Amino acid sequence: LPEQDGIPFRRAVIGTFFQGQPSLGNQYLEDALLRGYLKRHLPPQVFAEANQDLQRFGARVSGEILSLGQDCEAMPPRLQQFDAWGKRVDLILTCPAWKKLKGISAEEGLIAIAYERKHSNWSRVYQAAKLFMFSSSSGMFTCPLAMTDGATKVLEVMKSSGPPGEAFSHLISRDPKLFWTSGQWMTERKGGSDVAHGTETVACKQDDGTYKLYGFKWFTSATDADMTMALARIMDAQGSVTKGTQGLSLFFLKLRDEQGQLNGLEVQRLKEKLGTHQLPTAELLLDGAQAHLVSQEGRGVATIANMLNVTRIYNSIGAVGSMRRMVFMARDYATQRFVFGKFIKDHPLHTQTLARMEVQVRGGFLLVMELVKLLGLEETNMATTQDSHLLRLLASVAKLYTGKQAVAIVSEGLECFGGQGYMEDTNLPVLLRDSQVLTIWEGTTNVLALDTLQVLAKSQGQVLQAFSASVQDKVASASDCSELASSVQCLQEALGRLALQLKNLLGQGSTSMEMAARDLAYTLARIYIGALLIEHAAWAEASPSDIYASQRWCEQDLCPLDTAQQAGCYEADAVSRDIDLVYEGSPT
Ligand code: UCC
Ligand code: FAD
Repeated sequence: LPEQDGIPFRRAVIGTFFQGQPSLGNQYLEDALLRGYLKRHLPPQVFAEANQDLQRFGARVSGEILSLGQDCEAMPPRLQQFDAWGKRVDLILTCPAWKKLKGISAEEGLIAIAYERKHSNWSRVYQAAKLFMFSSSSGMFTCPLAMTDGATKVLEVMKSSGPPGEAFSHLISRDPKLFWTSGQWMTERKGGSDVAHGTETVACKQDDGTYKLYGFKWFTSATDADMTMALARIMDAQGSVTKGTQGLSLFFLKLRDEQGQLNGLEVQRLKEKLGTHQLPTAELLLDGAQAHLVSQEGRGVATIANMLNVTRIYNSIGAVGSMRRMVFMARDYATQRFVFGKFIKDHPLHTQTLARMEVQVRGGFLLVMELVKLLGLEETNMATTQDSHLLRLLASVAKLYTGKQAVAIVSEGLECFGGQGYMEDTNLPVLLRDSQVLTIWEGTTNVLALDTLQVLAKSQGQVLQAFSASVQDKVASASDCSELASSVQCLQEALGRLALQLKNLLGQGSTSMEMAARDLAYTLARIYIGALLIEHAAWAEASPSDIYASQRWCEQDLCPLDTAQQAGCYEADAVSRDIDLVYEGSPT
């Protein structure tokens, strides 16, 4: 027997060492920044209530909810197109865990908190704290929640009545039996970014005032939803439609009737995706789906923008949530993995890697929470003009920046587990797969960068002024703190370089502006995050790590716009040089 001769590898005996696995603790209690942030901002009474609820929820997300989320990954949705007798049914079959997560979302008030507004403008911050912890455990259930929240926002802003108005109470219900989720149908085969030219779906008015929709939606997420918002072009009596953005209107429709029959829809197929396997994403034929107009005619994009801004904020919450989760797992593992004579946490280079990741998470977190804070102010009519400008600007900036951060940090995080990080049954790779989509849906990085540019250009300097004033306000709070002086100086310099380069760019014309859009958006993100980190570090109860995090953040290139401009990246001939470089050797 192996024990007798001292050889530990024989027959069923596979050695005596088994690596300890990373464990997930209470996602609230373990998160010093989340708790510190809430304590700093929430009025004491709100904090007391939220603190108690979040402690309980922090345990629920790392236990029951995580396990349900993992079941959703293991049991992805299926499409049953026909019943046994050949009748077309197009049933999207989801696992029990997915349904349970819907119920939990209602019970926990994940949408309701924001619209009940029990905590006035702080309701959004409280809701975001829950979503932030929920996201990475939830098997992507934050995706339907994002669209549900966005649809609720549209209905509230439009003060909708009739069937769309009636949906409102379902969307904000805390009763699992009454709670509805929503979809968001924009993308068609010709265009997901360019919906103005890509949308071919038409809406034909019926005698009763409703519309019938005919078209093909190329990507629809969480298609097991109860209702959706969809873009379409109203067709006049002559069969003509208006082209471009001006021709798009927004519609509400239910997916099934009381008997469970699809509402003039066919599910063409479920998508074969890199990740988000838990989530049913379908291609849909709209074949006379009955719908209700919710926007003014031709104001579809402007109306669904209310939804987009909310779903983009959820995307940012999800991005920072996945980074947070990965760093927590990696920091725990570093206390368990023993190599080269010590735990990997005691290898300075490994801990430096983790620390750099942590700085990114902290920065992303503060940016998202600021955004949510601004949303709360806007929804309770407490926002100043500066707040409104910042909300519009930062929704796109945060989405594009945190999406990219998430892919990088979650990928780095996998490496922190060595080979185990690549193993499916550790449940780690799913985090990377599910992060990759965050840069694509709800507007790709470049599309959002161009949106950022447009926001700045349209406002004739007002948005930039709001941005600079807000940065200055935030860093002013650190004027007494000598440890933050050099960070403040870096930030001031970056702000100056940003202003100068924007002025230069204006003289260079629209192509240069367009080419600078991504670097500009990154510059805005880095400067604003720097200001937020400094402001947090200047708080009386800040920890030395809060100060250190802001110092580390401000050491990086805070103005990539300036760096690239100095390198001539936006000069007139850069376009042709880029083309030559990319297509060298290509037959096209
Ligand atoms: O991907 C999707 C769902 C996936 C699931 C989501 C889950 C997320 C949570 C995850 C958690 C883990 S749904 C599809 C998303 N699709 C997009 O994001 C489309 C990307 N493309 C764009 O963003 C484009 O820039 C468009 C479509 C907005 C551009 O439209 P147009 O046709 O060129 O139109 P304009 O001229 O840019 O905008 C038309 C009007 C203008 O107002 P007016 O007419 O008053 O001047 C704009 O100012 O809409 C206004 N507008 C906005 N207003 C446009 N965007 C916004 C905005 N963001 N906020 C306010
Ligand atoms: P394209 O617009 O073709 O983009 C291709 C590339 O071109 C991108 O890199 C983009 O950045 C770049 N590009 C485009 N325009 C410009 C420009 N002007 N300047 C510079 N670069 C540019 N859509 C919905 O409506 N509802 C959903 O529920 C939904 N769910 C989805 C779920 C998943 C899993 C995925 C992957 C997508 C989903 N989408 C959904 C679609 C998604 O929103 C679109 O795929 C996305 O907006 C990009 O559009 P596109 O695919 O047409 O890409």
